[in-house]
Amino acid sequence: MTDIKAVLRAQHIETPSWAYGNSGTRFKVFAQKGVPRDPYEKLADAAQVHAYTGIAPTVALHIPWDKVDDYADLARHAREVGVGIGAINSNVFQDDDYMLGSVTHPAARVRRKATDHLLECVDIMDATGSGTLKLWFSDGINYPGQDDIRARQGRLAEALSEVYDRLGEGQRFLLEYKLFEPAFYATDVPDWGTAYAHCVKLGPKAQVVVDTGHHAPGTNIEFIVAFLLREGKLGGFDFNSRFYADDDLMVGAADPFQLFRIMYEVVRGGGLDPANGVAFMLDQCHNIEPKIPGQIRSVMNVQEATAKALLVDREALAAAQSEGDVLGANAVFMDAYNTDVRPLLAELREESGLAPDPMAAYAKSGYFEKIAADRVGGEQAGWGA
Ligand code: PSV
Ligand code: MN
Repeated sequence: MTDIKAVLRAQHIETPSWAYGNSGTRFKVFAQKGVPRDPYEKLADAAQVHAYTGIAPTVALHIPWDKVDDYADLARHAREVGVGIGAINSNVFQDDDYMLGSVTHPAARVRRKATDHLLECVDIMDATGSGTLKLWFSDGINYPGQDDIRARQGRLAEALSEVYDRLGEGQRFLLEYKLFEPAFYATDVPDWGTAYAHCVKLGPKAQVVVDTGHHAPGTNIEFIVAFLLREGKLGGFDFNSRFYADDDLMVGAADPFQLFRIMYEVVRGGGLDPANGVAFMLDQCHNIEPKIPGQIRSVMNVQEATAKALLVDREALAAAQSEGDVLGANAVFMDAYNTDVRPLLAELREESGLAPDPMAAYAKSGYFEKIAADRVGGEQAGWGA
């Protein structure tokens, strides 16, 4: 029998630096009190999430939003406040040059510039000790005929292979797909199949990342997870939840049952085994809720879904499945989902010397009052800054 608590204690969820900054929609970005003004303050806030949950020890950076002069110093600061640097997220979507694409742009000059940025991100991995580069391309076209879909795939493959060759020992990249937005007609990496095919061609250091908000409504994401894990190509998740499009809301808020189904496939496929290298990252924005509690809640939501997935009685499930007992198998599955795991998780935290209720403990800590008073002046960091 699996030691559920041991697995949960070893779980590791990565929070994104951009979740701590201001964010919003194209209509309005609402400024919140105490928001970090630089990457150093973002890491300090992320350390709070880890301090209260005990399972969020790394932070993903986004370049250039987290550009600093000395990345080794940033990594040192991270260690000092109690976290580590996680994935390096590249950004080839916020420069005027990228209007018609980045690595798939029709002009060689723009493709070179975009690829150089990706290579710079690998330099930053070297300096921070990060092992993961996350690649997301906003590339695509808005109108039929606008550019050659097939040629764009060739340009993409060329850039990916150059970056792949630059990866060092212990480094990998994760290729992220997204159905649409900002391109509305044809995105160059629209789905897991496209990402998977490119990664298979490149080799073991290229894997797919599943951003839960990047699918058409109704997509069976757990199937994708099961398939990729089975093929050794599931590099990780960008967790968030969505009601309509890429809403970037808190994971587990819109559809906790879907999160449970995803985590069940992770458990089933051995994805919680650190040796499999699946990265559990959040990719969210807290537009109207406070940011640090928003991250704490999100980490807890993933933890709850994981606990429920671990509670599935696999033996009973296998027996019901092999007997063709449709309702019995479904009942075993639902029993686990319907279990209240909050007492188990509170106990687990207390055993590790943490407060049983991370939300309440953070609220009581006075950290928010302190940053709200201290962080005046300077420029608040924001999505895209
Ligand atoms: C794109 O929508 C995405 O999911 C990518 O992961 C980006 O790097 C991230 O959002 C940050 O906005
Ligand atoms: Mn993402």
